[in-house]
Amino acid sequence: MTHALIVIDVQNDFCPGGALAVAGGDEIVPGINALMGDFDAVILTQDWHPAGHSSFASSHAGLDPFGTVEMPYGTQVLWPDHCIQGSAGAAFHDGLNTDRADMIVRKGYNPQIDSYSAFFENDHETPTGLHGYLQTRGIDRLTMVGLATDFCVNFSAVDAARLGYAVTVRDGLCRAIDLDGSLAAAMDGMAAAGVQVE
Ligand code: VGL
Ligand code: ZN
Repeated sequence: MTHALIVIDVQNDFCPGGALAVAGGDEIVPGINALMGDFDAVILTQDWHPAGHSSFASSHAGLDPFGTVEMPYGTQVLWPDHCIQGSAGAAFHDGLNTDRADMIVRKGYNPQIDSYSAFFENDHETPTGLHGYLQTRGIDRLTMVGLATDFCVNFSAVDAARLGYAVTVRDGLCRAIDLDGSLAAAMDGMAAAGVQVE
């Protein structure tokens, strides 16, 4: 099997001090760097929103961060403004070894649709192109690490399993937002999809 490491959204805005800080988000960086040498390919994802993105609470008058809104594609959590294209917050954590990356996948650039998953936008239909990239390289096994366990790691892992990849999530090299039970729901959903969480 050809095995890729997918490093999800290890960006300043998801680390302590960032706009959408995940507790302990920076703690996973050394362990992720240490893992990179064990894989045939390393792929990084980068949350990459235009200013005024529809997933930002600031784009919805009267609504607050961490509330929800109904979108044509389903319920969307509203977030603080984060990972704005070209901003310091959207940059990878300084300690992350980006030199080893074969490919960087940006997502969330469509103003009208969020994209938690590295494979599809939140309509579960519009592709990012990652599946085509992995297929043409003959990659059939994925290990995922990064931020956040219950959103972008979870959506990416479940989509990958549905697409037929053998998927492992290294929980010790992920950190969660955990909003209203989202972490427990994500763990159940990943198990149901056949994702190996270890
Ligand atoms: C993420 C919320 C909004 C993530 C990205 O990387 O998990 N979460 N945008
Ligand atoms: Zn985002």
